[in-house]
Amino acid sequence: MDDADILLSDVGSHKLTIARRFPTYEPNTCLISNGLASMGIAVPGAVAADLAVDRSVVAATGDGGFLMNAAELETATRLDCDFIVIVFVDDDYGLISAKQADHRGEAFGTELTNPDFVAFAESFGIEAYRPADWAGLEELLDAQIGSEGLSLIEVPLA
Ligand SMILES: Cc1ncc(C[n+]2csc(CCOP(=O)(O)OP(=O)(O)O)c2C)c(N)n1
Repeated sequence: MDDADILLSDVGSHKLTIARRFPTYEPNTCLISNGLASMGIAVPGAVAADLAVDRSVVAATGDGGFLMNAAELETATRLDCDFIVIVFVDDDYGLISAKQADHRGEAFGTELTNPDFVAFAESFGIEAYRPADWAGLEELLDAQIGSEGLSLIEVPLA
């Protein structure tokens, strides 16, 4: 991403990694839901960011947070937005599992039964990809950042 491009983070394990490791060079280029830390912000946040500025926008989200506001892909499509959605898929509320495992040695009630995210995005007419490995993800991001339209990249973690 260019220094002025905007990364939106949803809430979960991915947020902790982004907050600690994603380098920023200009103010307001990494927008994170902190404080009450509401999940589901990444996609509607990317819609708002794309409407507000003329820069590349990327939304990073876990599968749980994405599903909380997945219908906002309709808004993004209708408003002709240009951004990339990256969905990290572990079929789980990953951060909650990790916390439960820390507290009581096992996790309960955190598993998700996901749709096929690529097929879901394609059903809106959105280009969607499922790279086979991290190198494939990097290649895709290089190709997609700055391009027009919406795209969704499903990243299987399991
Ligand atoms: C609206 C809302 N509900 C519940 C929570 C509590 N919560 C924080 S992280 C998390 C799990 C996130 O799971 P996922 O989006 O799949 O991301 P991952 O941790 O797997 O990266 C939950 C349920 C929250 N922050 N916001």
